[in-house]
Amino acid sequence: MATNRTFTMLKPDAVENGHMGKIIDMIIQSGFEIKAMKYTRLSTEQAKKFYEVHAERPFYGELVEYMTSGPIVAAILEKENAVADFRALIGATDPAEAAEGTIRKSYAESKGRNAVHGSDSDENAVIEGKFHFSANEIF
Ligand code: IDP
Ligand code: MG
Repeated sequence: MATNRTFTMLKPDAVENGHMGKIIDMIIQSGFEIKAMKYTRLSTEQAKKFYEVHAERPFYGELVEYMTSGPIVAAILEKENAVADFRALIGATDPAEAAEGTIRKSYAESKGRNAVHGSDSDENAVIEGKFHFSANEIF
């Protein structure tokens, strides 16, 4: 996978609150091309694995429970400088600290239920993309 790609999930609160279409439109309007996309629900095992780096954090249990509470949209996105540009588009982890016009400012409920995931490095974008998609699902 090229390094001009990132990985995202529209989290259960975004789907539940009916923000799926608006968020996907914001992503496309911001210049990201969809290279893979699926509507799915994480198993507890998958969510634990995906957020393994946070296993020692106090919110890990809450995070796994939340991420498995309903369907999500997983996607691989392409754009020049994809990882950094997508982090800028989604805004700070806590919507109270997110800039105006960002996805989290517009749609997130709280620091935990924050609407959207974005990879934090090119390396993790590749790992996370492969976690959710097989080669024949990536275009
Ligand atoms: P990020 O999603 O902005 O990269 P991380 O620090 O990597 O933020 O945390 C991963 C996810 O864990 C967050 O998106 C959020 O859903 C959840 N999370 C982070 N901090 C807290 C917290 O203090 N309480 C509850 N959930 C949290
Ligand atoms: Mg992170």
